[in-house]
Formats: sequence, C-alpha cells, structure tokens
Amino acid sequence: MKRNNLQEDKTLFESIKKERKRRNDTLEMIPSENHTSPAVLEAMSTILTDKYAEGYPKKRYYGGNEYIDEVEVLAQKRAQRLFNVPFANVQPYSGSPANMAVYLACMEPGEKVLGMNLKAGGHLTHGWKVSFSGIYYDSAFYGVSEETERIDLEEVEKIAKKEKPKLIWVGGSAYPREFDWKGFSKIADEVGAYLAADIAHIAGLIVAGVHDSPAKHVDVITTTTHKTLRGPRGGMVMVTEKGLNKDSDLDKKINKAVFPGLQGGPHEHQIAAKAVCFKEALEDDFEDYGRKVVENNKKLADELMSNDFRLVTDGTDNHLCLIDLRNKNIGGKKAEELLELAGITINKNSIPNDPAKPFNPSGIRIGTPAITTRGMGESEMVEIAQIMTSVLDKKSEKEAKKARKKIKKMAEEFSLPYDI
Ligand code: DSN
Repeated sequence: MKRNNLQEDKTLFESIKKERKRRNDTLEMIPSENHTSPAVLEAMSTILTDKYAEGYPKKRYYGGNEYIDEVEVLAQKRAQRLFNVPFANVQPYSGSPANMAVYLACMEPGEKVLGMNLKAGGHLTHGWKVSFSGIYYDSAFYGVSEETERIDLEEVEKIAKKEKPKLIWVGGSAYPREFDWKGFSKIADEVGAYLAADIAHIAGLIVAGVHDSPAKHVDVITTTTHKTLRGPRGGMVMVTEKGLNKDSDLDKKINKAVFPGLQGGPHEHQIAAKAVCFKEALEDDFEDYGRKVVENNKKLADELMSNDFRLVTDGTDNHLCLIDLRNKNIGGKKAEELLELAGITINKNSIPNDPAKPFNPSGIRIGTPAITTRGMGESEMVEIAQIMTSVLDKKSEKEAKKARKKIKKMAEEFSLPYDI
C-alpha cells in the first residue's frame, strides 16, 4: 500500500504552510491560545492515535493496551503531582466535555447549577441557555458588580441561598481578576453544593504559583491543557481531597461520566501529549514563564490605560485584559479586523452588561501567554501598546498596514524557537 507523506497532499499542505507563516509573521494575542513545544507536537503525531482503548488502565474493552496503559497512568500521575490532587481523569477530549462530565457525575437532569453569567465573563458550559448545560439543567447566574466589575461574594451568597444549586462553578473566559476560592467554598458549604473550579484559562498561572490553587477549597477541578498550560488541545477533570471527603465515590462517578457516559475511545496520542505538557510544567522554568505572562500583561494593561484605553476592572491580575472600547468610538468587530490587518490576533468580546450584540460587542480581549512563550518582555509590551493605540485611534486600514511591517519585524526578532 502506498503511504503518502503530508507534503504530497499538496492542497492541504499548502493551507498548513500558510497557517505556519501567518503564525510566524504575526503576534498571537488571543488569551486562550499558546504555542506548544516540539515535544508536544511530536507526541500528537505518534502512532498512539491508531489505538482503541475504551475503558481505563488495566480495565480496557480492547486488547493490546499494555503500553497505552503506561502512557495514560504516567499522564494521570503527572497531573496529580502538578495540581496536588489525589485523582485525575485525563481522557476528556477538551474543556467542554470535561465540564459535561462534572454535570453527569454530580447532577440529575433538571437540577440547578449556579455559574458566572457568560455576559460577565463566564463560560457557555456554566449553565448558558444555548449550551447543554442550560438545556438539560436548570441554571442560575451570578455576575459582577456594576460598580467594581468584580465578583461580589455577598451577592453570590444571596443568590446561592435563594437558588439552592446542586453545583456551583467558579471560573471564566473573560475575567481579568483572581478568583476567591475560599470565599466560594464557604458559600458552597453553606448551601450544600458541589463546588467546581474551571481553571482552563489560569491553569498555567496556578502551576507557576502566580495564582492560588483551588485544590484545598473545591471538590472538582476541570481544565483545558492548551491555554496557559501550553499543552495540546485537550481537557481533564480532577477530584480533590475535599471532594473525596464529601463524596467518596466522586472519582468513580467522574470516570463513569467520561467513559462510558460521554466519550468512546480516549485519544491516547493526545493523552501522551498531555503527559509531555505536564512534565514541562513541572520543570523549574515554568514558574518563570507564568510569572512573566502576568508581568507582561500588567505592563501592557498599564501602557494601554495611559493611552486612554478603559480596561474592565481598571486593570488585570492575570494573563488577559478586557478592553471597553466605547470611549474610542470603535466596535469590537472593527477593532479585531484592523488589528488582524496589523498582524495582532485578538478577539472581539462582550464587556459586562454590554449594550451591544455579541457579534459586534463593545470590547476586545487580549492576552500575553503566546507572546511570552516567544520570549517577549516589557519593552515589547510598550511597543505593542503603542501600535494598538495608533491603529485603533486612527481606525484606518492604511495605519494598520503600516503597523504590520513593525509587527512582522518584532515577530522575526522573536521567531518561534522551532520549525512549526
Ligand atoms: N473558547 C475559550 C476561550 O477562548 O476562552 C473558552 O472555552
């Protein structure tokens, strides 16, 4: 049988080459994206993709899984060490399936979930009406204070006492501040709810010790592995000591929810790449990476604010900035398009209580995980802030095209350290 290599599939390979060039020549500043290491990419392209392994190590529905078991157990053990938890299921294909598993393990359809409102920076899977979580479960939401744009725990407590949820989520996709795990834990204990931390965005910051870990305060932790954690696209669910003390079967319930509840065969090449990512995150220099992501983002935030940009919450504690563009008289959609033309990839994003529609919201979301991986530091943040300011203040394609030359030069100077 003729086995082609990828280069021979010219049409497809051409698109991949163009994406490589785009990534080399531009700055990736979507806060949920990063650049994975060569080792992660290598693991993703191994023969492990060929194997069916429904079930769990030592208890599979298919033969030939001796070495697959070694890979999956290694990933589990590394995840447990990394997050200081007694249990990790590394099979979820991504963040949404990981969150689905928590619902399936902890709730009956129709029971109530309390999550952060999507409009305030929460996630679709935390009960939003168009997601499975709002379709099959009854959802209630907490938001952010109109005044501070931060989570108000007194308000959360009031809502939790009124709604009596079975499950409470902490975490989000567009919240620039730290989460108070302990405060949420007190509320969840008061109303007898399971407490789940969705740390998808900040997992790398937690591992690096820049943000507090939820491990002592919540019952379950979910995460993706591809954002600040810098691994392959994927997800996982962990159960804490606290979770096992509350419900000694919680680990078994999570396993049952992931398989056979939601998924079939686990993607073992992806699990191997997760194991690589966990090993990299356990290394000493990852602390430095996490610290720099936040330092860079804070510098970027300060520079933008001094250029008259209004940041939601007037700043940031983490890897992302949520920018309210209303004083700049430009919508999020146009800003995204102009910055893309300039070679800065970001995304349009709703701001809390946004009067505009999600397809052209009043804000944009930017972040530093990927540009920090490239090795950029504070002086580059100053330059990026200047370029963003001139593009968004002038609002012209001509200015954006002029800026693109500067961005390309920066990108070349901080080229990706490997041939992607
Ligand atoms: N889509 C992710 C993000 O961009 O934040 C959340 O799932």
